[in-house]
Amino acid sequence: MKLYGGKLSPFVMRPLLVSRAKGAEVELAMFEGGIKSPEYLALCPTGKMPLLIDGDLALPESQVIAEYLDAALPGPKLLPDDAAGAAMVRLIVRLADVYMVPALGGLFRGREQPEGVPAAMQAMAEGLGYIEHYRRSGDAFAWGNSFSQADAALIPLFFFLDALDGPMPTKALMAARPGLAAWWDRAKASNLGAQAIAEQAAGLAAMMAARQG
Ligand SMILES: N[C@@H](CCC(=O)N[C@@H](CS)C(=O)NCC(=O)O)C(=O)O
Repeated sequence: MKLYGGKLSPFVMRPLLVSRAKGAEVELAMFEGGIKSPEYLALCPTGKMPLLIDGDLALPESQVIAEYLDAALPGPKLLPDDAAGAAMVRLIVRLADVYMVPALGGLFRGREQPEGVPAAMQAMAEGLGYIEHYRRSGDAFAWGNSFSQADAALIPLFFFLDALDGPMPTKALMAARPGLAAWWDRAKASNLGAQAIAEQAAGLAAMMAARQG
């Protein structure tokens, strides 16, 4: 099994975190020739990372890969057994993908397209609000009391809310959602979270250095 992509990408870090939470870290590699090469596009026509190769299976899309790894690898299940709990974990992941991810794109492009930042900040505030609405305040993890698919999806996205803070007050967006802010503090202090954040920070620093050089 091989996962193609770089650790800065929240979509690559998501299935990587899932594999780590299951106690079997999947091998990570950059695709030779890059993600726009004809060889990569033949396996993954979206030309995006991540891509998981497992024998004959070539699987794109972070959440699909995350759920495949959860089913295929031994270790703790990262979806609750009960139907309602599983639906809530899937809901948190979906709210993150549908609302946070496009907003993050707008924030990430903020330096080149500052005119898009206010709408992206507003969209991110709304996305965080939707997730806060559905979370239970007493839960230690994103949902429930153990690491789930929801934590694997949120941690690498929340990394950027810390990393982009400065001219764009992205940390304040979290402070306005106390339940999520408390979850984020716990996630950052956890082994899985701290490792993921350190690796994304190193990836971001390398990307910035490459842009300047
Ligand atoms: N919906 C996809 C999104 C993947 C994605 O956007 N990956 C970015 C890296 S963060 C990428 O490969 N971008 C390259 C491009 O769009 O050319 C997923 O969840 O896997």
